[in-house]
Amino acid sequence: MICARLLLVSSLVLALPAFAQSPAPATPSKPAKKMLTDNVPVRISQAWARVTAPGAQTGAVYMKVEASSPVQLVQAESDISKSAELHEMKMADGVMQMRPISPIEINPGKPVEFKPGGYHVMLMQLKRPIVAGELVPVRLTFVKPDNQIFTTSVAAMGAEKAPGRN
Ligand SMILES: [Cu+2]
Repeated sequence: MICARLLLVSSLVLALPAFAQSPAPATPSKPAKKMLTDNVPVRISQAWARVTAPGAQTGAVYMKVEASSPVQLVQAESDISKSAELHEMKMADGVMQMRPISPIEINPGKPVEFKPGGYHVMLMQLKRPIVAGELVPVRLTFVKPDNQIFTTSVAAMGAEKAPGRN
């Protein structure tokens, strides 16, 4: 965010060449890196993690994901679990079942809600229980249509149910 703001400021300055006596500064060459961390076209909100009983092996994280350009969510991870998977819940043969799903497509104007009974981040092999009120760190990896990868972090609030809902 801060980087984006700085870039915006510097491009505004560059947009006023009439007042500059010296030649326009050379545009910095773009690093040919695959990993982007300062260019994040997604917004994560309403992130929460369901509290778990002591000794529970798995936990679930829910959130709302919005994108300003098409992206694919491909991976999740958290410091509090050995691994994590993107899951989907679906009715199969009259039984609610969950299965790993990746990628999850997110398109502009179509926020994707991760919620009980649907998409969730499944934390596998929890290192400790999730307690109410704590902030569970979750890192999400996305891929852009040009195959560039970027990650973003979110703090999911430990709660019994979606905050602000019944
Ligand atoms: Cu699951």
